[in-house]
Amino acid sequence: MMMASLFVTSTRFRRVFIRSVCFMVVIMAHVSMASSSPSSSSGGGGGGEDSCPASSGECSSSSLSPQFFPTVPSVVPFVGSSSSPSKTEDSKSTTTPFAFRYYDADRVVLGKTMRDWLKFSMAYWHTTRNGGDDPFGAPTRSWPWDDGSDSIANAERRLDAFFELMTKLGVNYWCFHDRDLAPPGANVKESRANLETLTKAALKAQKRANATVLWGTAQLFKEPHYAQGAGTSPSPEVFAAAAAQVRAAMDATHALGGIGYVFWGGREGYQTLLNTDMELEMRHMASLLRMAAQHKKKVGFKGTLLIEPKPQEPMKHQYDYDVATTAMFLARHGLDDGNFMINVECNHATLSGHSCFHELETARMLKLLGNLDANTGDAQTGWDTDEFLTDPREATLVMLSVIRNGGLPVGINFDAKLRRESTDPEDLAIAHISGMDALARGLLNAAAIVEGGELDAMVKARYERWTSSDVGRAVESGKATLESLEKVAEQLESAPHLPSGKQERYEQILASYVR
Ligand code: XUL
Ligand code: CO
Repeated sequence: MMMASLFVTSTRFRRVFIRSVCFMVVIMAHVSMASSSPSSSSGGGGGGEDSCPASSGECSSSSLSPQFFPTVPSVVPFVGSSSSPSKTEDSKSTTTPFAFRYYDADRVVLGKTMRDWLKFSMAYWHTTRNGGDDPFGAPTRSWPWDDGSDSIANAERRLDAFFELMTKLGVNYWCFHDRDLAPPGANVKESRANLETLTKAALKAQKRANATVLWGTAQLFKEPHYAQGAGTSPSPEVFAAAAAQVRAAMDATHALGGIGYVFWGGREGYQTLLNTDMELEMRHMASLLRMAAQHKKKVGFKGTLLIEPKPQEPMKHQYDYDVATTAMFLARHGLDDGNFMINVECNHATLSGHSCFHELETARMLKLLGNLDANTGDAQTGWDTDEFLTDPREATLVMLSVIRNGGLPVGINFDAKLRRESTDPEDLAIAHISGMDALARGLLNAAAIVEGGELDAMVKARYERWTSSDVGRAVESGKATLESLEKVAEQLESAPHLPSGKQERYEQILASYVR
């Protein structure tokens, strides 16, 4: 027993000691490299292992910028998807995980570059703040740039690591919660001041990386006072705390040039209806959103406000259950005035019993489709696993909806995380490269479907008699009545003829485009 506990203590001591030494070494290397190179460039280049753009002609070994991801090349190159490379092609480019096979940022697809179709964003929370802990186990990762403290200096170092990765991947947008960017203070004023300090640091970092915020949000679900809701709390003081946080987070997003601002109501719902006044809670949620729309106008924030539906988790039931429920909520509370759009997240879609395609198409039909939180769930798992979307068929359907929408007014955020078992910094790069490639591949497939035109033509033909027949036109124009239609029905000699729905043919065509 004694031996066992000594072993545990010494093993733990050794781990902490090794971690501290490693951390110091990385930070010292970081500082010395940073002092020899004031800025890092995000220019083009051929994917060499150094951190200078090969094309700049300014690189020398003394101008290396800090490297928290030393195995990831300074610019992840596009190498194409050919599975049978020519003899002259660098064989490394066909096997390395650090290369794009489909994402070719400048390639024009249906009149727009891939970069414009796919406004990729990295999520600050999953990338810098997710240590891999789960309800059964402690964190499995300790990133070399993070000393685990809640200090401002540590928060600023996270920015350096995050933007190094963004620059290397060629990602130009990022998303954050107030609390993962800046540590909370002892009170509202201190928290706001911390966020303002980190906003200034982020502004400098994103300028160097030629990046901007896709959307910001307030984390209204982690702290204990939000246990019973934020905008839907039974306590007016908690509601006030939430309002203060929303204001500060909106101001930070505005200062960082955000294209959007998201409301995700993790605690806006109930655990039991027995203690819940649903009507009051939803009315209060609407008033918080109305205040946000007023604040947007007051400060001149031009970004889009978005609501991100999710049916449950952490609450048993969340009010923004799915796209249709959210649209009805907006309409019922007079919030359907163009101020709010929807952020569809694929794993949330499947949790609500829909496909991501269904949620995207519903939002598109309602003219509310603003942003995609790109991820996927696990068919054998009943919760939000936030995996990177890599399935080509799924990516094709997602991008078909995006193309039909003419693109996304806000963009595509990788709200996706590493598995708990993945513990190398380079795993973050590999995950994002796979996610970016999957959606680029989906875009190419979906563009081919649109250009091929078979599916559209078949759908058009399926509904053709609503314009070609007298009875169809009468219904479409609103002139038909039950009596007039009864006359039409009576004139039929037998039951109406119904052509085949041809689902198998539609699926066969889709499969032929999925590459
Ligand atoms: C949670 C989720 C959040 C929101 C932002 O399921 O998706 O990360 O995107 O709060
Ligand atoms: Co999300």
